[in-house]
Amino acid sequence: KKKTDILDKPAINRALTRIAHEILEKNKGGDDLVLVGIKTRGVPLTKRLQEKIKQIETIEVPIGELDITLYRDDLDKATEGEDPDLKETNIPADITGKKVILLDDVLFTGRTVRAAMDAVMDLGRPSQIQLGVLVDRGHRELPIRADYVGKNIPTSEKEIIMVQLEEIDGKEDTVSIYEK
Ligand code: 3GP
Ligand code: 5GP
Ligand code: MG
Repeated sequence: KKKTDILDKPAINRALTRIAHEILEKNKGGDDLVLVGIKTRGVPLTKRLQEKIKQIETIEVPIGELDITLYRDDLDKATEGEDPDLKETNIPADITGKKVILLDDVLFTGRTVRAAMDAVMDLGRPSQIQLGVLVDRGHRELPIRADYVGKNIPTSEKEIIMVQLEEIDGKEDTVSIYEK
């Protein structure tokens, strides 16, 4: 339950501004991009990046969302061998030939992202799938890495990252570490 603050609101905003620039640099602009947020907190990140990209290049990149949840509700054991479950897909744009950028708040084992990639490939044939996360906390169980990372936070198994975003939590943006 002990808490250490890692990122405050301005730090989160700066990280997202940097990631918006990195996305545009790596992809030589925003043409052919589709941003897809993984619910819940990947979705506001998607909208914020869409807004930043609009400010930088005056283009509106299409966005969508995926709802991927773990079967188990006891989060402590959530990652032990169980695969996440796709509940809902809402991606209005045609993703065939597009570069899909998946966005999530925290990258941990990689199982959620693997399920998200399956869901995206069921919808069409993207030319590429990239991954952006606000926090990479380590402990991967699959060969998955993020192309864009807000902050790497090496955690122990006993620690949990708390991500609070205004749009979801109704409180000021913060990222902090909790001891279980
Ligand atoms: P999210 O829907 O924004 O991703 O999994 C439900 C919520 O619980 C997640 O919100 C996430 O922020 C939070 N959470 C905290 N620790 C964990 C964890 O270890 N595993 C999972 N799956 N979620 C966690
Ligand atoms: P993975 O599938 O990579 O194990 O876990 C990623 C998903 O679980 C993300 O959607 C993320 O929100 C959630 N998650 C895993 N660990 C944490 C954590 O420590 N803190 C938060 N906030 N979410 C986590
Ligand atoms: Mg998440």
